[in-house]
Amino acid sequence: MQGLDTTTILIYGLAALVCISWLRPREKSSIPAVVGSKGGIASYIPALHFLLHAPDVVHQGYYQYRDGVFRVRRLFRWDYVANGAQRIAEIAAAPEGILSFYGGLVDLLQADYTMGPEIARNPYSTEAVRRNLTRNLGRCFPDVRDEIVHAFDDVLALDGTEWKRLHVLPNIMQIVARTSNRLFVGLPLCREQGYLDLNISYTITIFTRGQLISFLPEFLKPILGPLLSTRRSSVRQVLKFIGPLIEARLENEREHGRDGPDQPNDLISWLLQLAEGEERTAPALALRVLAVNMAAIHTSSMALAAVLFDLTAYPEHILPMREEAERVVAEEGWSKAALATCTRSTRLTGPGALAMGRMVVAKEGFTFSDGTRIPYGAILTVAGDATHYDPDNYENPMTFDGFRFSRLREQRAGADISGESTSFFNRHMVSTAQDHIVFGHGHHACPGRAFCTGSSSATELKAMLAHVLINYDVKAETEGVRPPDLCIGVAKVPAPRERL
Ligand code: HEM
Ligand SMILES: *[C@@H]1O[C@H](CO)[C@@H](O)[C@H](O)[C@H]1NC(C)=O
Ligand SMILES: CC(=O)N[C@H]1CO[C@H](CO)[C@@H](O)[C@@H]1O
Repeated sequence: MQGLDTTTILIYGLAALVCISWLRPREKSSIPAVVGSKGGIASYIPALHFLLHAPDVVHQGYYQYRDGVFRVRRLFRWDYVANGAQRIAEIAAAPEGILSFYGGLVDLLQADYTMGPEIARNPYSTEAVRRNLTRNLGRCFPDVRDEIVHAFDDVLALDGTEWKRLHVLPNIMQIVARTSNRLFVGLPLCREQGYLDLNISYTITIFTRGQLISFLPEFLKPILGPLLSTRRSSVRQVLKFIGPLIEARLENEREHGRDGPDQPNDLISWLLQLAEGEERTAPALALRVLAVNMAAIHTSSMALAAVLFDLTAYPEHILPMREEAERVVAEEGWSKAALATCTRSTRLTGPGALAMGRMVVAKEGFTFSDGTRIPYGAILTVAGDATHYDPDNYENPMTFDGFRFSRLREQRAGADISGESTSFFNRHMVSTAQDHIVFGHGHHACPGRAFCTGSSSATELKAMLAHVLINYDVKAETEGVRPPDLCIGVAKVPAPRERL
């Protein structure tokens, strides 16, 4: 067996699995399969082809079966993609017992192994965010603002008025991690580098290990899953930083009861108000802090990075936005620095090829109102980017136009909208709609979205953007060039290695 290292064995193993999966009898289904148009060797192995060309395959399916449903080939199965506003609305409205968000999440991240089965079984941390985050944003804003100022100073480390080339995503991620954690766990922990690094690397680990575990056939997962998971070591590491804080909070509750006086208004308190039984231990609570960070940091960072790439590639936006930010700050202060012109860069950068993954958990399957049935156990998703790039939903969809939503609002402000049933008017008022799904839609729509671009005035991202516009000059590394997003499988990241 000379020369056969682990990587080689893994590659051969994987190749064998791909072949086996392809030789297995095809599922019979009336729902059409889409394999995409780009050629190459990979097109003979549809599962691999999908991995390499997901956006192309979904684009083809979207226009070939408008308002329909199609299937795409994954390693061991078919996934289903539903098109059109009506189907998105039906998926969003389906209860957890029929289309499971957590089932989809467990499948995507292999969360039972990578994070722990309790995350899906008892999603109370989502409830804590939903109940307390948005409501407290206004109250906590002075702290958030303070952290934004310090974080930009420290992380960018600018020297006077010299221009400096900075990697966008990694620097933004540091700033976002710090600012978010000022709200989640407060000072001094939110400035502790080791803690921040851990939170940033945790998400990456979950995704890469989850991806690895998802390559395993179902019967091997319980055996190899725990070995490939870093669950224990992640919790152990984060406990080093946050353990004493949580222990002190638990101790305080033992002394003064759950409604004791003067509890800090932070994520740990929000969690403790809902945690029961086994969840009321330091390791269990630390895992929840990691999980909320995981939902918050990369998403927010990618959104802000996308805005910065867009504004600098189309710098005609910068001056008017800066003027507006300055005016609002002068008249109403930083807490109101929610820019009416806040761009929806999230539309173009988008959620990636697929969005809103759900697992069909009803034994009889899930049936759309037109009778189309998705079988039990399948993953049902919607076309993410294709929805955002659809000319029926947006005029000149591929053009970045930072003011398209604010212009719409102005046009509509005086108009009589009674009797208008479309989401057109609401599009810029609410954060989710059937044609704007970066935050998902329906029951599981992101509970942290007010933090980013919601209607609440004191939002972290808008405040950051206003801070950048007022205090810094920013320009593209190459004038007029928007570095392309990086697509990996169905995931998409704003140019992680590019600078401004
Ligand atoms: C620009 C920033 C963000 C984006 C683009 C984003 C996007 C999303 C999306 C697409 C979903 C799934 C929705 C669905 O499938 O219907 C989601 C869920 C979630 N997000 Fe966000 N998110 C962002 C920021 C945040 C922040 C700041 C937090 C926490 C403070 C957060 C916490 C969560 C949680 C806990 C869930 C799970 C919801 C559930 O269990 O029902 N997100 N987010
Ligand atoms: C969180 O929300 C709940 C329910 O609305 C409320 O009873 C509780 O006081 C809130 N906690 C904080 C710290 O604001
Ligand atoms: C404590 C910890 O996990 N530190 C890691 C944080 O992430 C960086 C890279 O993102 C690693 O180099 C650190 O070792």
